[in-house]
Amino acid sequence: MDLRKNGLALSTSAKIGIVVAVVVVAAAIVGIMFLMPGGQAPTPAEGAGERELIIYGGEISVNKYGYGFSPDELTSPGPDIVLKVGEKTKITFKNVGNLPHTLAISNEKRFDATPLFGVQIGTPTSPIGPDGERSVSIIPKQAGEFLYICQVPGHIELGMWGKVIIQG
Ligand SMILES: [Cu+2]
Repeated sequence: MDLRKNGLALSTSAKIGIVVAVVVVAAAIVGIMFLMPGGQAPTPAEGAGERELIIYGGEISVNKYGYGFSPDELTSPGPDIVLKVGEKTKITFKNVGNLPHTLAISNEKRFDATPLFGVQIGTPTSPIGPDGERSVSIIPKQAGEFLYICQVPGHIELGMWGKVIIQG
């Protein structure tokens, strides 16, 4: 009788022990999941990893037009645009001037230059109007130095161009 009682008592403690152990292990697993790198990280959104580059263009003065990474800091020529081979980059051109402008990557400083890498935001005959903007995404495949230009006739001569450096 005593043994049986003891047996039952032991059995109950054992059960409690098992329940406590299970709870502790479960808590530990949940804790590890939280600590695991990326375990609780949000699922990357579509297009994550795409770099975004906004380039503003417009008039600086009567005979000086330019580009900049901020609408308040247009320079002539514009700042260097640095891209990396294989890195997807969304290039947005925003016209903050009072005249139509464009942005194209090329290797010629001529309004009718052939655009490279599919980057031609506005054309000589259909430029981006004041307050207009448009984007294009590229994944550069070739390292080197190129140019970006405004293809509205006469604007390159007024300084509306800059360097594009594609790093390998
Ligand atoms: Cu222009």
